[in-house]
Amino acid sequence: MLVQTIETTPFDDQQPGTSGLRKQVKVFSQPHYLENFVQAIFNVVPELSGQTMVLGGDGRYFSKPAVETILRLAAGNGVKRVILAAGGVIATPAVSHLIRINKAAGGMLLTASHNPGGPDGDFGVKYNAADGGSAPGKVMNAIYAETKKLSAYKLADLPLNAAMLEEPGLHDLGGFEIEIVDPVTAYADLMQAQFDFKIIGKWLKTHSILFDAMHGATGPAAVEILGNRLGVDAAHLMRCNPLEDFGGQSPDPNLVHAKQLYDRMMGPDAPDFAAASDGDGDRNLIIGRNCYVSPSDSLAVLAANAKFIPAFANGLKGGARSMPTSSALDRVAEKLGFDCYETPTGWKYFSELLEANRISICGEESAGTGGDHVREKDGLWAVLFWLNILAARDLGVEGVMADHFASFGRTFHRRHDYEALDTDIAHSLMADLEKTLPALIGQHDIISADNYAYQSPVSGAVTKGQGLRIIGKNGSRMIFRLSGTGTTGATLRLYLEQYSNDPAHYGLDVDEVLQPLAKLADELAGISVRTGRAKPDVIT
Ligand code: G16
Repeated sequence: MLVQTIETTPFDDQQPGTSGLRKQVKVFSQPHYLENFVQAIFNVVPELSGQTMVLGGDGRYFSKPAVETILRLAAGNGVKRVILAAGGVIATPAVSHLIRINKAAGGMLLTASHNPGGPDGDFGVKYNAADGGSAPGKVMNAIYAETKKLSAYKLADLPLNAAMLEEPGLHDLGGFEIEIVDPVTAYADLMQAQFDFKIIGKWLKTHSILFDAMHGATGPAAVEILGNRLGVDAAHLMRCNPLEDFGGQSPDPNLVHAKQLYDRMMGPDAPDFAAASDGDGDRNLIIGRNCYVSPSDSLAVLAANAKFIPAFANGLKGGARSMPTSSALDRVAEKLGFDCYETPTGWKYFSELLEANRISICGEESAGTGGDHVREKDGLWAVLFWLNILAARDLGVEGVMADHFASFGRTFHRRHDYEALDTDIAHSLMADLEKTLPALIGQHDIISADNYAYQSPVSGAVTKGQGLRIIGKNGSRMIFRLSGTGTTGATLRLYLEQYSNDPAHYGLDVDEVLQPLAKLADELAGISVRTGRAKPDVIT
């Protein structure tokens, strides 16, 4: 096998964000750009050499050439075997599972998650470690440092062709092995071991559901699990064929991009349950008939009903939520008596707690929910968890939510996103707000205000600057943070939360309840004045 050392010059914009390096396709397709970043991974993680690594992604535009390039780099850097999902399309949680069951040294995921795809869309590369979860911050920082001084990469000459990467099988290319695996079966078996497929299947005989894969990587797994194993009619499995551009839409299962599904559920012919997952299959959307379930509420409901799930029959070790996620989970933990952790945004903080056996369930307000079965959030897992609860309790989504609020009170929550802001304006808004925080305490019923810092209960490591928190009396919170996943300008996220345990409030409109807080947040941070935006671009 011929390995060439190709000289290169560093790029200065390869700092990984919350979830790997995410850039527009046109940035990734510059000569040497992908090669440099991937070589930086191999330089920082020498243990991949001589070992097995997993490669897969959500199949978005630019994945095919990227898979071939990464195979050549892997061979050039001495990797022994690459386990590649057939056709390169596999959901993120299924990659996590493949890394774990094959005891691989790590894995690379080619995804920009819920960001749009296609030639004008986004692409991304994420590195996961041997535990199956996103590599820790210190590894990502070292990779970034490496990208700034890299001078060459190692590329092997391999006899690759598109057809050989489509079908399961083992190819030995002069000592470098490519094992093409079916992306669905192992994951489907894992799901079947977690949940009670018997009662779900029985419930599905008398109830109707809709599932929307949004042309992302979950489609084939949904067809196998929901269709073949649980008997859902193919007509009720929407957009399950993965497309490179996700059909021209953002594969983000929120109320904006999955509006069709939402409208259907609010209409007269709504089925009993609807769900969607995103481009790489780690996020989820849950909607009942006339009943949208917010991600923060969904996490709390899953935790409160864990005893109905075979995998959690012995109870939960603990739970965790990201700081901007509503404190609905904390209320369940307090009442049911399990530990609850608050972490910065990003799944890697949960992975650490999962590895340390501290938690069994975790989630984020951004529609990511997961358990201890893998080290990534898992869209289909959340959907099956809900179906298992519905089958066990037979209350319907609305009934489950009403019962939840009656037991724990209601935590109203919303996220307001201001997208593609001028980066300087966004950073100075945050810096100026931070300066005013100490003086806010005591005003407007505010009891505390700080820039959130997390100390890991496992390693003791401290992570600072994770978002500005303003906490009020009577269970209100306003959180401000800048996104780490956007690719154009800066995205300001404002998270609003209000708790009530007055049953007369449970049916109120979320936006009306949060309106006074939204107004106060705008006044305190000067959002509309500084950004010129009268309202957020997206409310979820
Ligand atoms: C967003 C969400 C986070 C999530 C991250 C990565 O980050 O707000 O909760 O952890 O995306 O998610 P995914 O793996 O689905 O891309 P940010 O920094 O943009 O707020």
